[in-house]
Amino acid sequence: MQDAICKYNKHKGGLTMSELVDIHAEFGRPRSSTTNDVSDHGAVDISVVMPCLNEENSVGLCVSKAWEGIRRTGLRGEVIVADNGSTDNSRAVAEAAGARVVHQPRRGYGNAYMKGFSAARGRIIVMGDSDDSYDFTALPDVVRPLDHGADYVLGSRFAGQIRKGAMTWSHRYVGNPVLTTILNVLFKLRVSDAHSGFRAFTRRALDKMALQCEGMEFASEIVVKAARADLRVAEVPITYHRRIGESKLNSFKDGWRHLRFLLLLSPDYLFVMPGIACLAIGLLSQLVLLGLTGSSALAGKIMLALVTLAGSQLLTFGLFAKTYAKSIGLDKKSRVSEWVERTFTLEHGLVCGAGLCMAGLAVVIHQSVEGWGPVAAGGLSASTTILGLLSMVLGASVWFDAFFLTMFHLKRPSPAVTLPPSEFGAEPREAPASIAVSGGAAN
Ligand SMILES: Nc1nc2c(ncn2[C@@H]2O[C@H](COP(=O)(O)OP(=O)(O)O)[C@@H](O)[C@H]2O)c(=O)[nH]1
Ligand SMILES: [Mg+2]
Repeated sequence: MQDAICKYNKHKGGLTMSELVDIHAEFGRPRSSTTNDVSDHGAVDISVVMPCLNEENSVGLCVSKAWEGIRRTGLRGEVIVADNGSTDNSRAVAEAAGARVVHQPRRGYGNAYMKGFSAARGRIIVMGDSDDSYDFTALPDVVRPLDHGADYVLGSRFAGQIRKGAMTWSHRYVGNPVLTTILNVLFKLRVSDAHSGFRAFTRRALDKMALQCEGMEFASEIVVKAARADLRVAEVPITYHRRIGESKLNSFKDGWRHLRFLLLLSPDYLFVMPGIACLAIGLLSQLVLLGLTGSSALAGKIMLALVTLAGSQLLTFGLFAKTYAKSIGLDKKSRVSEWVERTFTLEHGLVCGAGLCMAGLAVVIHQSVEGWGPVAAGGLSASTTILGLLSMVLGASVWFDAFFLTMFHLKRPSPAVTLPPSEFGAEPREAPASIAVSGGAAN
């Protein structure tokens, strides 16, 4: 086996089909101690899942190495290749090497994995590319922490070794470190390689993570959701080898997908913090400029009022985003969010909005009685008028925001219940979906 792997590695990057067949014959089918007959419906211990898109030159080797890795763990296993519409011989090569091939018609790294995971039967699941960049014979090292209490193991290339030519300069020194740092900052984590493709987790952990990203950002999703699900995480150093065949990664498109995903899951950084900053700058600077006169002071005051308005909009976006994320299980309840939910009910929002509106209106009416001349001069009366107008606009938006926020608390329609056929002999009918308002802001 080792000889065969060494021989194959020497050929990396350029094998003919007949050489491939020879080598797969040399690896042979997996040995009986670890073989998992597909017809055997008993649970297996370990499922190695690989996504595959046109990897005919490497997938057979990866499957064979995975079997060797499984044999070394002494567990009963299976190897699943989730094929993503390969147009080469990947499927045949994978099957010949002893993998169960499942087909995922929808493109995307995440889609391929989700299909593979749904077919996996092991209590331990290992994931890794089918391009020979990860050495599946090192499988015992990757799954070992699971026996010592970890729920999820991340194989770290940066804590281990990156072989010459395995990673481009830009990915090694810019893309991966920058995205990993952003992820660590946004989610208060300390992972060393957020985009490693070699990982292992328990089935319970997989269920808890409820993964759903379709593309390359799936790699980030696992890291974030493992943390959100409070999984016990371990990192093990791994060696990253030069892949066989062409990379399917598009640096900018896939990098952006990662970043977009991280930002979408971070309403605090995306909306709330910039919102608070704009509000603070807008309001405090208004105070500083309070008594200043002249046309430039007036222009400055108007601009700062708009900054304040933008800040309040960002804050409410943050509130919407956090409420929505929580409603679909992407954000955990925190003491602050519970306090906000308890305190800011729809009725509180309406009273507060109406109060702000009326206070602002009173200031503007008072100013109109005094005359607009002093406002044009840009002094104190300009400041109070601008603050009055601001208060009116903020009040109106709080009023409508309160209604919008309450919509997140509407319950989803309950699943359709099929009623018996009506007395007129019509087709079975569906019960009407009910919509109810739950507690929280609706109370
Ligand atoms: N990028 C990408 N990879 C896919 C897809 N379907 C399966 N894969 C497999 O996912 C793995 C990761 O892709 P790869 O090109 O190696 O990306 P890299 O490891 O980040 O350089 C490989 O085994 C691909 O064959 C897909 O739709 N897109
Ligand atoms: Mg790869």
